Amino acid sequence: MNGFWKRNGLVWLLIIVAVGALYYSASQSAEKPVEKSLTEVASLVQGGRVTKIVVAGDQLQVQLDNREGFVSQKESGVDLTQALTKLGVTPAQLSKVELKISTPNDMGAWLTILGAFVPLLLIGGLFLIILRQAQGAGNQALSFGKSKARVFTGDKPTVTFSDVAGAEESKAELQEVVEFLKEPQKFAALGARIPKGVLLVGPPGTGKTLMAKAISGEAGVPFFSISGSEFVEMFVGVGASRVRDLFEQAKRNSPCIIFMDEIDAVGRQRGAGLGGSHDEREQTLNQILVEMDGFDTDTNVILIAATNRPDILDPALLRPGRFDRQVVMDRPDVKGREAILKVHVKGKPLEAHINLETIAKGTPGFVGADIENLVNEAAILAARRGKKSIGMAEFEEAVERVVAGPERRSRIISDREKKVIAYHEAGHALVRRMLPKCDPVHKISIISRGMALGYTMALPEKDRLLVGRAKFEDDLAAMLGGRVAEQVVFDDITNGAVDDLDKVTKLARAMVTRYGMSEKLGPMVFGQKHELVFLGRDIGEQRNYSEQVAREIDQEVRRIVQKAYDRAKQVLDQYRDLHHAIARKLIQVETLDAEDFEAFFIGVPGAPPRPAAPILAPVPAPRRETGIASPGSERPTGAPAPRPAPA
Ligand code: NHX
Ligand code: ZN
Repeated sequence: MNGFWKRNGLVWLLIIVAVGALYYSASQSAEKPVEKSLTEVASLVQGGRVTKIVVAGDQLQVQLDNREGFVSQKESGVDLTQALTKLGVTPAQLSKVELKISTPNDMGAWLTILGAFVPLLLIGGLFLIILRQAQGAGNQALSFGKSKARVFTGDKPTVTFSDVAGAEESKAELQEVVEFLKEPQKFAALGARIPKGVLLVGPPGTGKTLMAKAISGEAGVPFFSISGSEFVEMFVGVGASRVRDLFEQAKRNSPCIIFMDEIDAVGRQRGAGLGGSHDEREQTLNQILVEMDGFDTDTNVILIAATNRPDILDPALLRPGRFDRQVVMDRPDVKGREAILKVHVKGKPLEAHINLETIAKGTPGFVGADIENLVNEAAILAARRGKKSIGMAEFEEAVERVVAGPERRSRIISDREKKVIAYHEAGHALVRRMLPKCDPVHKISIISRGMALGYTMALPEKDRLLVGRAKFEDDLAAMLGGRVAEQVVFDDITNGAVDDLDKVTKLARAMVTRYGMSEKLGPMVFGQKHELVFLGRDIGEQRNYSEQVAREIDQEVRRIVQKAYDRAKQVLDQYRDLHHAIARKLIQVETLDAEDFEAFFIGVPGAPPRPAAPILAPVPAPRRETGIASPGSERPTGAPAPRPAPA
């Protein structure tokens, strides 16, 4: 039986039974027996036709000699024999009739009652089940939060700080919390105010949950956890009562840690936006605040909350005595990535020449979760290739899989399409190579992977925190290199550039409206990020500028994109022969690594010098439309790792 039937089988069974029962009771009432008067009964008895009368209270069930039957009634308080005698029935005639007295609580009567109620019960049950299903599995809203208090288990995690790599500063900051949990008396004796709440801030996958667990593991105290989304319930009051339950149990197990994941789900600014679960959310948030304020100095429970949106939290949560400490869990740098790699390769057989530093260099923008995924993919690949240990080749392929998805060699691509793809990618690569601020080309491929038919990967020489306008302009030109190539080579353009154009437009707009990189509009930010709370995500920007400025922004964005287009075209015109040579080679061999690609440029005048080609690995350019790997830049949990910039 598959999941569907396991989940829905019972419901369907109940529906069928309920319908059956309804039908049954309906058909019963349709066959209601005929009723006759007592006078008729008397005359039938006189005629010797009646064989049996069952008396149930004042109800009579009369059976005739031809096996037919009917019902009748007598006056209450009068004996049937007397009543019939009155109607002229002689004792001799009566003696032929079998008289049976049935007690009112006879099984039959009960069955009748039951028959009436069973369908009702079934329908009621059905309703409840449907309701429960509608709310999603594993959620106990039906208990209305009280009757079945949820049991929060305070596990004792076995992870420690040594399992959290690449976040040394954060660990140092949190060491204090560990010490407090270990020896609360020591702090209390000095009258030190103990932190009540710590907010872990950082993009998804950076190990916030792991860090919280490690704190409790280090301190050897129980760990209670709940996720913000679990608070958002169908019925008002459930979230709040869940908070109460949680804190009650935590206090009983103190010293301990309460971990609230995705606190932004419940801790958004109150009064912002409109929407359904709004009151519920507010109540839950209020309850959290009330519980936190209720902590005594000897409560010894520390709250750790995680969010990737500290900016949208209700200020009340961040006030002193609440989550007054923020610890940033940022994307790891090269050193951090190497440390994280070390943690994840532990216990996995590696080939001798594996260089984790090189892998770390080739994975800018990766967070802990991506690296875990990467190592796992590499191990799977090694196993599929029948190897005893994981080699550099597996890591290289794994990076590409994590970044761009698995290869799709079986995709049917016509020769013409293959040619278009090759020229498109060669266009990206050539422009990228000729513009000095672009990151070096790491790999070009016309083997379909994930969503893309072809891709050009760049590998930054080092992690970048700040990006200047000149680099943005070069990057824009490189991103347009594919489209321009299609135009100049085939005198036609395709819809394949959709992703490139999307990125170009977003980056150019950000330059104008967010980074203040347009002289015409000046160093200002235009538009305010706006979000509707009930959707839980940004749905647009609120315009805080005039129609006139809107027009100017559009003009500036257009100008920047046009300029980048012209620069790309200039490169492709100037190096037409190189473009053809690279594309032809691509059609032949399908992928070019940095070294193969660089070979085209030996002795080419005008080509900027390149440092020694990196030994390994590809690269996501986690560069989102901003181009800056900002701490706040976020990827929804579970979303794939940053895509390659097919530019
Ligand atoms: C289609 N795909 O949708 C076909 C199947 C122009 C040679 N009709 O620009 O593959 O056209 O430099 C992430 C990355 C959609 C998300 C790439 C979503 C590409 C990619 C559309 C190459 N390389 N386009 C590129 C491409 C396409 C697409 C993406 C994405 C092509 C181009 C996809
Ligand atoms: Zn492209």
